[in-house]
Amino acid sequence: KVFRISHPKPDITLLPMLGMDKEHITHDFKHYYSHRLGRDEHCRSPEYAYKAISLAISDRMVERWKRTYNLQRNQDGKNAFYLSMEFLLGRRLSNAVMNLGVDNEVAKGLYDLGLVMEELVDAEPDAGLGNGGLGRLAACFIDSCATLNLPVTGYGLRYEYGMFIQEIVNGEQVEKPDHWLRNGNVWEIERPEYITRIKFGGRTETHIDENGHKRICWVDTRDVLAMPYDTPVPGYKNDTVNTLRLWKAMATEDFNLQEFNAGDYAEAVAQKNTAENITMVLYPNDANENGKVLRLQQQYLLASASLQDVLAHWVGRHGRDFSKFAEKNCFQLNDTHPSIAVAELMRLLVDIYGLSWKNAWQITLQTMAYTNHTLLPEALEKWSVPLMRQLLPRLLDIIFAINADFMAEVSARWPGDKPRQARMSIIEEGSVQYVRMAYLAIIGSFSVNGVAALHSDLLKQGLFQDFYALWPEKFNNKTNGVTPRRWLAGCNPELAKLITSTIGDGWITDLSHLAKLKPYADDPAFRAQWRQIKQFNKQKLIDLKQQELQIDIDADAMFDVQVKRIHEYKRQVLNILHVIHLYDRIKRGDTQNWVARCVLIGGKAAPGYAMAKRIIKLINNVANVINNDVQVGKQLKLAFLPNYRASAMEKICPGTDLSEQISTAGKEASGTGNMKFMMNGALTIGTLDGANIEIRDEVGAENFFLFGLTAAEVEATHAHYNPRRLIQQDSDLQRVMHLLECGHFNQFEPGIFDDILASLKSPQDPWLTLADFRGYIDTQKRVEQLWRDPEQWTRMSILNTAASGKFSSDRTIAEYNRDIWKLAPITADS
Ligand code: T68
Repeated sequence: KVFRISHPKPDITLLPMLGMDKEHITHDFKHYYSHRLGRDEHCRSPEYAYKAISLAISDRMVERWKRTYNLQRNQDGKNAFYLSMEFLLGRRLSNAVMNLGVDNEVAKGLYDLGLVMEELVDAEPDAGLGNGGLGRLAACFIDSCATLNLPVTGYGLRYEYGMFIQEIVNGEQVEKPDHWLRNGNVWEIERPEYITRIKFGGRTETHIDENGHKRICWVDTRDVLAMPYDTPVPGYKNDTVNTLRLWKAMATEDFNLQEFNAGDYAEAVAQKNTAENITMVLYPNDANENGKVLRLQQQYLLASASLQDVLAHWVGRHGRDFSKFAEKNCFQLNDTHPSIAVAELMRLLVDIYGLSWKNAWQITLQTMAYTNHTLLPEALEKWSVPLMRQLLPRLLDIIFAINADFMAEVSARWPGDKPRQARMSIIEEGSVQYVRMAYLAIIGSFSVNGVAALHSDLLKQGLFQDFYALWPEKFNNKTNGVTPRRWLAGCNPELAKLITSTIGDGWITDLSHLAKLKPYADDPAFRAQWRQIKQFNKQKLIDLKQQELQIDIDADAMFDVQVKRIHEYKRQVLNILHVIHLYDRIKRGDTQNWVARCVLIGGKAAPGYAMAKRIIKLINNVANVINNDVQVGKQLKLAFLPNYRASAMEKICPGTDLSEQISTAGKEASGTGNMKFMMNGALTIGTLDGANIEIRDEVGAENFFLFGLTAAEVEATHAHYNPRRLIQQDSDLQRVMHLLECGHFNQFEPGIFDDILASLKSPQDPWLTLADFRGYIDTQKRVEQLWRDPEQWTRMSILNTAASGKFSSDRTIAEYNRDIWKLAPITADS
C-alpha cells in the first residue's frame, strides 16, 4: 500500500515571473549551459550557447503563454484556427527576443560573456516546414495574430524532415535531407495528454440504435495516433503568446500486433514505421502533387486531429450542446490541402456527436473559410475516388452525400443545365472518377478568398466563375502581407534604427506610419544616410557570400535579385536572357555608360520538376562563362545562391537594389518576396501580376519599373503567339538565342538546354517568355538610366519603403478578422 500525504490542492502554481533584465537572463543562460546541457567554459560552441539562451528565453515565453491561455479561456469568446500543411517559421530565437522586448538585454549580456548574439542566431537551423510563399505566409499570419492579440491557434504537421537542403554540384541541384530536429528543438513542448486517434482504411457499417436512428460506423480501421507539439507564438511586446500546434504521427500501442503471432513480434514492432512515416517528410512540391497516398494521409491526419482537438475542447466545456459552436469557432483553410476538413467535421458531428445531417451542415458551412493560392490548373488538387475509398471510405461517402445535396441546388438554380452540373460537381467524371478538393472547399465554406486583388478577380471571372454566379457573397479578397517584425525590424536593424529615429517606432505595429518618411525622400542628408545603410547591407551580403560563391563582387554594382521557387511561370529564364544580352553587349563593346550589375538568383526546384532543374543548370552555366571572362570583369556578375530559405532572405533583402518580379501576368497569385524587397528599399522591375499591381498603385507608377503584357493580353496572345517571328524581328533577341543555340554555355554538354530552347520557341509556350523580352530589356535600360543618378535612385528607394505600409500582414490579418473571423482581441481586463 502506498501512503500519500494529501493536500487539498497541490501548490504548484505561481512561481514569481522571471526577470527580463540582462543579469537574470545571463544567470539562466549559464545555468542551462552548465547544468542542463552539461558544458563548461572550454566548450565554445555557438550551438550550445544558442540552445542555452533559447531555453532561458523560452522560459520567459512560457509564463506569458499560460497567461494568454487563461485570459482567452476566461473570456470564452470566439476562436479561429488556421489549418495549414506548412508553417515556414525559419529561425525562432531572434524573433522571440525581439517580440519579448529583450533583444538589447540579451545581446549585452552575451557580449559581457564574450559571446556574439549574431553567431548564436546563425547557429539555429531554419524550421523549414514549408515550400515557399504559402508556408511563409502562414508563419507571418500567426505572428500578426499574436501581435493583434487575436485568439488564433495554428494547426499543422511536425515534419521530421523539412524542405530539403539544396546543394549545387556541377551546376545542378542535389537534394539533401534536412533533419532539422537532430539536435533537439527547444521551442516546442510535447503534449501527450492531447493525443488523438486517426482512422484509416477499413469499411463502413450501418447500425440502428436504440431510438431507431441509423448510425454509421467506420470499422476495421488501421489507426494512427497524432501527438501534438506546441510552439509558442509571441506577439510583439504585448505579453500575448499564442499557440502553434503541430502533429506528429505515431503508431498506436497495439499497432498491428494482433495481426502477427508471437514469432513475428519483431516484424510487428517494425511495422510501427508505417504509421510514423506519415509525418516524416514535407512534400517539396510547390505546385502539383500527383495523387500520392502518403500526402492524402498527411492531409487527413492534420484535418482530423485538429478538428477532434477543437471538438474535444468544446465538449469539455459545453458538453454535447453544439448550438453555439458556429458562433464561437472558425477554421481558415490554407489552400485546399486541409480541405478534407469539410467532410471530417461532418463525420465528427454526425457519426460521433449524433447531430442531424442538416444541423451538422449548417455548422460546417458557418465555420469553414477557404483561401486559394493559385490559378494554375495543374496545381488544383484532385484525389482519385478509388484511392479515397480505400483510405477514407467514410469520408468518401460523406463527400458523395454533400455533392448530392449540392447538385440538387445547382439543378434548382439552373434547371436542365447538365453541362453546368458536370462542370460544378465535386466528382469529376471519366474513366477514373476524381474528387475536386477546391470545389469541396468552396461548397463547404462561407468565405472564399484570393490573395491579391487581381487574383481574386480572376478567380471570380475564370476558375470559379460558376460558383461565383451561385454565391457571389462568398467571394472576397485578402491581399497578402508580411510581418514587419521579421522583414524589416529584425532583418535590417540599421534601417530600422534610422526609420525609428526619424518617425518614431510606431511603424513596427502600424506599418502605415512609414508614409511619414515620404517628405524625407527630398532631404539630401537623409538620402545620404539611407544610401550608406544600403551600402553597408550590400557589403555584409558580400562578406557572407563571397567565399562560398568564389566571385569578386563589388558593393558599388547594382544588386539585381530574383529569389523564389524555380518555376517556368516565374520566368527565371527571362532574367537569364537579359543577363546574356548584357554579356553580348560587353563582348560587342557596346558599353557606353555601362552600369555594373551583380545578378543574384536563388531558389529550389521541386525534385521531380525536370525543367526547373534544367533552369538551375542554365543559370550556373551562364554564370560560369560570364564570371570567368576577364573582358567582362566587374561589369557583370551572375551568381546562383544555393539553398535559398527564410534565413537567407533575411540577409538578402536588406542588400538588394532591384527586385525582379517578372512572372507571366495572371499566373502569380500574389507574391510576398516582392513586399519584403519593397519594405527594405529595393525598386521593383515587374509585370502587372499578383500584388505587383498593388505595390505599383501604392508607390506610384513613376516609382516602379513596369513592363510586359497584362493578364488580359496574355490570354488574347495565345491564339496568335509567334515566337519565331519575335526572334526574327529583334536583333538583340536573335543574338541571345544564337549564343544559347550554338552551345556557347554548354560547350562540353551538348543538347542539355534544348528543352528550354524548344519551349521558348514554341507557339504553345504558356509563359510567353519571348513576348515580354523587348519590354523587359528596354525597361532594364530605364533602370540603368536611373541608377546613374544616385540621388534619384535613393529618393525612389525611400519612397518605396514609405509606401510599403499596406503590405504588413497586420493589415491583412485585421481584414481577415473584420470580414471573416470576427474575433474579439484578448484583453487583460475582461
Ligand atoms: C504561393 N503558393 C503563391 N504554394 O504562388 C504566391 N502549393 O503567389 C503567393 O504569394 C503565396 O502562395 C502566398 O499566398 C505557394 O507557395 C505552395 O507552396 C504549395 C505547396 C504545396 C502544394 C501546392
